[in-house]
Amino acid sequence: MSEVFNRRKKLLVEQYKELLNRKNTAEQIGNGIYKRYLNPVVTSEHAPLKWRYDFNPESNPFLMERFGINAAFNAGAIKHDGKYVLVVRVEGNDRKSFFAIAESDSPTEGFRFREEPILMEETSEPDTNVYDMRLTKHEDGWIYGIFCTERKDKRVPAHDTSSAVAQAGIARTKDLESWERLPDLKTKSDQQRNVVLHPEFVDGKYALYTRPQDGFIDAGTGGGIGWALCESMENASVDKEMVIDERVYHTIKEVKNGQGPAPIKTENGWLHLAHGVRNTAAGLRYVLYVFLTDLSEPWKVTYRPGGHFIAPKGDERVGDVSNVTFANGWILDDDGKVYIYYASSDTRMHVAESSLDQLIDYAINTPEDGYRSITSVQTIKKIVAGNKGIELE
Ligand code: M1P
Repeated sequence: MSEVFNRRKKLLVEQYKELLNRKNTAEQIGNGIYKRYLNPVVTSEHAPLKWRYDFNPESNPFLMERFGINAAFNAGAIKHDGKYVLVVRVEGNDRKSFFAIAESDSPTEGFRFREEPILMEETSEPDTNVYDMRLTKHEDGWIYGIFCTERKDKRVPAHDTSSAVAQAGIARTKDLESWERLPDLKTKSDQQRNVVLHPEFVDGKYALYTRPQDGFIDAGTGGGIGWALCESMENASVDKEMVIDERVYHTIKEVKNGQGPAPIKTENGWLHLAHGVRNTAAGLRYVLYVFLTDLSEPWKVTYRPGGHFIAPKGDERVGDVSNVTFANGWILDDDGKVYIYYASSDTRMHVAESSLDQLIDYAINTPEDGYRSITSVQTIKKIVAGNKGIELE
């Protein structure tokens, strides 16, 4: 074995161990709604060395990286067998995404990938790219993973090498180890992303949050978070999508929006996390927002706290697709704490800690967007009036 090989191997292993054992601490004060943890919880550097390097000195004398990992982001999340489990969207240097499980005994640090990524079976129509899995522990006993399956658009002329079609792929598991791929969801929409399964039957049917769109990127005449019922997940098909949370001019979800993880059931209704997108001179800006829907009629929005809940901050602002926060996973823990796993700029995963009580308070008591500058000032004046006579010194 060459000296170069040995030295590189030693350094790589040391560096990797240090990363995996790195402690994570929460920000000191936060905004009272949640606390961000200071270090990302999963990054491309967390990908196992054995995925990336051939450790045979005969075939890899320079100990070169053979399969580069570009990013680790947009993870679905679930607590399973006492572990905090993330189904991470791992993206290779070749731009293809795949799913891999990173898990920990702690919700905020120590995430380690399992030995091998998930080999997701294809349907009769092979996926070019799969990503952004939402996990739902459904009352039928299965854990469903609904994700985006992307394929080249066959309807365009040959010189168009970038037009794509996004649809919802479906898989299910009981143990997060073996996955059964089911046929893709059939809808009447040309493009479908951010599809999420509601955890309970509604009127004896499966209920889905959808996001109908005309274009791969552009909402066109579509957009908004849709609601649809379907008879079976084994041949999932929906006839009608009803938009329950629409996009609105001059708000954080002006251009498009999409359901985040499956909603959490609370005494006050279903708690939702979603992303909203607006356009800027620097490109699209993705932020997270929260809303509540009715317990027995989950398609009816009851509270819409105005503005963003989480927006890119500091280093989070920069990455492969800058100015993006995106969440498709959160975990309600046994003690009422809620861990929000969010990705920044399509590059790495972070966690923010809150609690059900805090999130419900936030959802119910945050003023709604009044849609005009004057209504924002009126809201501030109301808060100031309530604070009259309170000394802050
Ligand atoms: O690049 C930002 C996000 O863009 C898409 O989200 P949406 O469908 O709402 O536009 C997805 O590709 C998502 O993975 C990505 O993070």
